[in-house]
Amino acid sequence: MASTSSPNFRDALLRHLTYTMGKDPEHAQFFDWRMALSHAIRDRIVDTWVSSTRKTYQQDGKRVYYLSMEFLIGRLLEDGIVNLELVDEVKEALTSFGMDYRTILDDEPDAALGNGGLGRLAACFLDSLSTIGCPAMGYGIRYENGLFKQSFVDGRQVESPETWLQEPHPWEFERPEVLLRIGFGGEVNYENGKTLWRPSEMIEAEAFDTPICGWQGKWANTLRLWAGRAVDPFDLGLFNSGDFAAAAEHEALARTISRVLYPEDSNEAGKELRLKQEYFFSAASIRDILRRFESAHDDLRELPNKIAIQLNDTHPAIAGPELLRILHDERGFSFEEALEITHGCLNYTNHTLLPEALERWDERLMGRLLPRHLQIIDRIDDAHAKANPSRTLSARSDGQVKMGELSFIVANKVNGVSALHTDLMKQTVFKELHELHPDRIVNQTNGVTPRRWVHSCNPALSSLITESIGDEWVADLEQLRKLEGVIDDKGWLDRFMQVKQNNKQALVDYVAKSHGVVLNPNAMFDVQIKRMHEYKRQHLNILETIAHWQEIKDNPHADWVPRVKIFAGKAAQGYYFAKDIIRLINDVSKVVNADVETRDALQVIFLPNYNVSLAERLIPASDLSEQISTAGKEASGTGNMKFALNGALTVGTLDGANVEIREQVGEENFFLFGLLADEVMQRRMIHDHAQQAIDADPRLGRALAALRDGTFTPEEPGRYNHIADNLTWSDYFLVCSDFSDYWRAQREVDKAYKIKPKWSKMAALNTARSGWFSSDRTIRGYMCDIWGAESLLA
Ligand code: 26V
Repeated sequence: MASTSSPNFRDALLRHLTYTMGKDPEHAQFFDWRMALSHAIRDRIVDTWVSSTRKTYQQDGKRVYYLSMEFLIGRLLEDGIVNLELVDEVKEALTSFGMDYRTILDDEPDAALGNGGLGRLAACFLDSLSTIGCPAMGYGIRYENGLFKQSFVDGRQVESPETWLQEPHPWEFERPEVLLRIGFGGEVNYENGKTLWRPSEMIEAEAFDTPICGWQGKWANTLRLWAGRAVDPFDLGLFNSGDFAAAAEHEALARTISRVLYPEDSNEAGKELRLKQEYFFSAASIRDILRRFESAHDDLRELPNKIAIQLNDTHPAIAGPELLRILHDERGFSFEEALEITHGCLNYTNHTLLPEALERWDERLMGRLLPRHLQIIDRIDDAHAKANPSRTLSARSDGQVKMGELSFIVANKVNGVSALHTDLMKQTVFKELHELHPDRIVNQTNGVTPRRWVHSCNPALSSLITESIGDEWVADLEQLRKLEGVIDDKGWLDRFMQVKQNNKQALVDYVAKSHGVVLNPNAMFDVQIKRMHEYKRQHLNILETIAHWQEIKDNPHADWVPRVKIFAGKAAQGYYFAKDIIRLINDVSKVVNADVETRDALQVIFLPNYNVSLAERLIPASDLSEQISTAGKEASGTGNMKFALNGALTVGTLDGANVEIREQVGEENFFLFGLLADEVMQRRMIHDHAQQAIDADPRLGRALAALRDGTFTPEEPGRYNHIADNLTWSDYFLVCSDFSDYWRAQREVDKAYKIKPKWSKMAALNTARSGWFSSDRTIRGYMCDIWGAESLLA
């Protein structure tokens, strides 16, 4: 739908450079060009946005509200250009001013308002909701500082604040008129038979809206992010008395609420602020939703027919008690009626089974910050116990409020994010609740947006696909299956692999320029990119790398398949073990890359500051995707889908969505290894499981010995003793037990890579058979099975 001819676009660009940025082309910097271009693109998006919003009000169908503490959206300019199909026009216009397209796009900072998978999933969902034309709105927090920036000093992770809002952000619209008061603390009073919460502290939530444009600009929804503001920003009395700092204190305190994105495992001191953040954005969103509903309807009992709220994990779980509180305390519904309405509106997605990641709040903290909500949670528990007298299952117990249980009890539907994860949810964390409510849990296997994760990040592959099967696959990814008809054509396969080779070369150039390391473009690119966590087992990968290096050194002239091992990922600030794994990989990298004997066969690199943009470079250039979590621990994974779509083969365990990826692409096109989820549990019962594994595999013993003897740290030989000790004596994540089978699988990978036609076909089949992993499919599943929502696009 290239509706614009380039002279028009060129005019629009120049107009914004002149009147929005106040610059003439001769003096404009990259920043000015990027802003002018963003505004020109934004204008087009706004046209769609206005018409979508109008239609949503006119049709008055069911609206979906996606509440998420995280939206890892990355850059928006390229997304807009690609979705509007204006790539050629924009390139032409920029070139006519002597500007380079890529340079301008790369000037945009990543909006890193998320930690990892959960946040990126929310961003893919926004894209799909708009592409499908489902009337929806994302609600979250406008963090001033997103996920920290990562750099390395002596191989160690160093964090610094991320500052995406330092420069003006062209995609958002400030809505100073949407200002909602959110209370904390205080007390609960009983007046005239009514219960009233009188908070002692007030903060204002101000809305900032970003339009999210779908494929071909047919529909645009809104992402509304809340920022903290002081009710009385400035105390003139204090100022006049000379206490300037105190005069501005209110404002500073209120702003801290939307100041930083919490990294996954934060410390005690931050806990109170985290709970405040959760209530702040949940309460603002609920009030905004009710205000919108009440402006057009007068019977709140209709609410469940008109809205569906999705809780992205338990972070917004307090939205349930908040909605209940408003309906009961402020709108006068009986508790039972209020509970029924709330139950009809809310749904909850679980994203992890890790016990340490399941949210629990100390009841004293919650009682202090949200006294009325704690009472309401008790009443929810009572109502649930009354309706199900056979069991006592409550959200509040042992001095804690368990947000998973609370969400389950309040929600209409509860979903897991892959088939295996959903099954495990039923068998473990929610076993008893599932027995009481057997229809509540449903599965919605995750997906990724094909616009960003193929069409935009891998334009050469996109062109080849379009040339082969037409362009409908971009919005109907299962059409990729049609590629199976051309895969046996050698000429086509050669082109497919040439695309991969060119992407690898582009990555090599980027790494050389930005990090000064020259990678071998003819090697297999073996990539593990994700948050650093023991369950994801980056240490299994590096141990196998060490063992491989040792074997190459034993026999340097053998016919080794050259490999480049690429890692990227951030560790939470306080997660010292994960940070040590980063340092270990960097130390191994230093020694291995300097080894002239093995250099042609093996290189190792850890790229700093993993983010969405880096993923967009790495995934199209990968041959092998490492998805090696301890079975039962990775809820789904979404990176695994992006790799398969872009023609990388997976070496992986039967965990999360790997199970379904393997089913889709065919077991012969997937390198499986490792214990299964139920075997993991049995294996842990053997008290010396790790030592048994070490005794049985000399390669593993030798790799562990290299951690202890200073091979990689001659300046400090004992630096990694604790990692070797942990693996030998505890090894909760069964690195040792899975090592031998991982080694075997990796040698299978080598063998397959040597036979080029075989590898090419396997890679192409991964692309052709990954269409099911589109987030469009996932969103259609939510619309049908959970929300009862319909597309408003004809
Ligand atoms: C949270 C925490 C917090 C405490 C310390 C350890 C820890 C570890 C993991 C998490 C993850 C929280 C939720 C999350 O991001 N889950 C991810 O969601 C993705 C989207 O559904 C899914 O693909 C990933 O498998 C899952 O880990």
